[in-house]
Amino acid sequence: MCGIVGYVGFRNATDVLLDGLRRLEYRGYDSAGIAVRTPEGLKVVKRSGKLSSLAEAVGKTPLQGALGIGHTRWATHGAPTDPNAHPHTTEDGRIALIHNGIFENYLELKEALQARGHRFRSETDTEVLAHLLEETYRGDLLEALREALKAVRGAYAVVVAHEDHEEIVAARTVSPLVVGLGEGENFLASDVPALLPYTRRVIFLHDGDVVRLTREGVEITDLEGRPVQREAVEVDWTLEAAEKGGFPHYMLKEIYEQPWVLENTLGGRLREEEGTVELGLALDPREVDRVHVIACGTAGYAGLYGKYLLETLARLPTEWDVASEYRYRDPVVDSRTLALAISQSGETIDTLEGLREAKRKGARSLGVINAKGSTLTREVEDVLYIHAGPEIGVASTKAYTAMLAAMALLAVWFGRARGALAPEEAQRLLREMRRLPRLVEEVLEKRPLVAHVAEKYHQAQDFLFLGRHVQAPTAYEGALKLKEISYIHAEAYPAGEMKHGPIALIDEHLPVVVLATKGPLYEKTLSNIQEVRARGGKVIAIATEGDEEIPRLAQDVIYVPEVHPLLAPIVSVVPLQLLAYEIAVLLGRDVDQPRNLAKSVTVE
Ligand code: HGA
Repeated sequence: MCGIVGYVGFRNATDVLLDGLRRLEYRGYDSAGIAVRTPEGLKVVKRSGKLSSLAEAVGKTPLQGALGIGHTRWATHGAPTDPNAHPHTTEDGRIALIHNGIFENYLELKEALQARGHRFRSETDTEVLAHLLEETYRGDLLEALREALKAVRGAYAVVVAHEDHEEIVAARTVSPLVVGLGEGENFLASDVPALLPYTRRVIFLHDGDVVRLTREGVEITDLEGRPVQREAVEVDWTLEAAEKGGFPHYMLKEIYEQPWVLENTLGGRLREEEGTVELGLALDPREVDRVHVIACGTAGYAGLYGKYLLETLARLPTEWDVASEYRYRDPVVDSRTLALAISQSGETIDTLEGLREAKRKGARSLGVINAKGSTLTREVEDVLYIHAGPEIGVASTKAYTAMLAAMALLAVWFGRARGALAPEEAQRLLREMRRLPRLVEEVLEKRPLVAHVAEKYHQAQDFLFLGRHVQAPTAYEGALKLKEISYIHAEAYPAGEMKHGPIALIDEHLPVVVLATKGPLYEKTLSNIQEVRARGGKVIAIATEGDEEIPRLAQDVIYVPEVHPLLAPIVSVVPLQLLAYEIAVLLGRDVDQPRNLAKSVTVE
């Protein structure tokens, strides 16, 4: 997920690697390491903590060599310690590799490798690939990598070096990897900023690409070894633009990252065959009788979605409150209450204080968190990381969808453990969850249509968002996004509540965004749309692909792909994020740093 740099050429590789990793620092990481091909063989230096610790360690034993690989790690499997930092090597130390992403089936591979006598030195999923390479290497590094990758499942960008070869080989699936083309030298990086001081000619690798990089050239094949042609492009990005991946704003970049973020959140945890999920939690689900969700803002709405799922799938009574209220309402808590604290930054003071209050009263605790090492991670008994990577745009997007996915995982986990969710129903849900990254990718293709809708309504003074059941939180989140970055007043209501008051607002000037995807309450939502129409309101519907009824009722329809109704919020919120974004851009707002807001709210 974080930084990768590879170099083969004539310069001092250590300098190129450290410089490149520094340029990727903005993405956040918890440890770093390099491997350089020196006259004495491959030398690895790695350290937990910041790049300055690595640079200091390297300074003590300078590495001479013009080929190397470097990595900044954002831990997913195993704590941010020196041994878990990348590169990882074969046991003889002749092959070194770095990896971004997650090998989902690493546990079964590890057990099989251990049974064949391999000794592991880290807790990472990554290390399995080093041991696999030990078995597949027979003189051709590229072939060895291709063969080893056949055994792994999941998301990865990997880069490998062998001390006998003046080449580096690499591959990607889901996680990004870019080749930088030079004269007598070539580069690899997870992101363009690392390449900019050296070259602007790049090749963006595609899923399934495997490459061999030498000083003179680049050879690309697919996983079967068939040659693949990829076009080199000239990037004219400034450093700032490169940090945004070529997108005009971090927020848009992060919206587009959602397919692989979902892959990260869900990928290694789904066990469709067994109808279970693997969350690695120490908590015993049978010790919990009720859940108190404690969160704020966007994380709060993810928690509200969690409440619907925990009650529907696990029959687990769940209370939901914004943390600033929870803390002062003297909640009734006992030792079988689970305080479920949700936060991107892990530093939100209201959430922390709410959690502390619940703990004082004897609650058990679980955090759903993005930022490793944050205060919240230290105060909860257990953490379910969402693995969304650093989120820089103040208005949260990818952390939200990742939190929704985490809620779905938790609900299945509790549902199965409590016997409330039948294995077949769990299997069906998990298969649907597996499709989510692809489905979100499809929704992202709708951006031109969303931009058109934004153009039509961006002068409105107010917006109303409506949704029912699991789509009520989607409506809240859609309204929040719009408020945060466009400064247009937006309200959200459960659709059935409209007639109890907000209906008075409806006239021909009020755009009403209705979450009208297929599900048990679809018909009721259609009736609410009729009520809006009857009063001249303009309806923008988020509907399920293939729904022919909706265009007759709504002025504008944005279709999302069909998915299990309980998962529909994960695909439906994406057009709402895009709508807020497009409107904010049309109004000339500061999208990434909206006025009055901070990314991590550490005051009460
Ligand atoms: N799963 C691997 C790599 C995580 C990552 O992408 N880091 O940047 C690990 O935990 O080491």
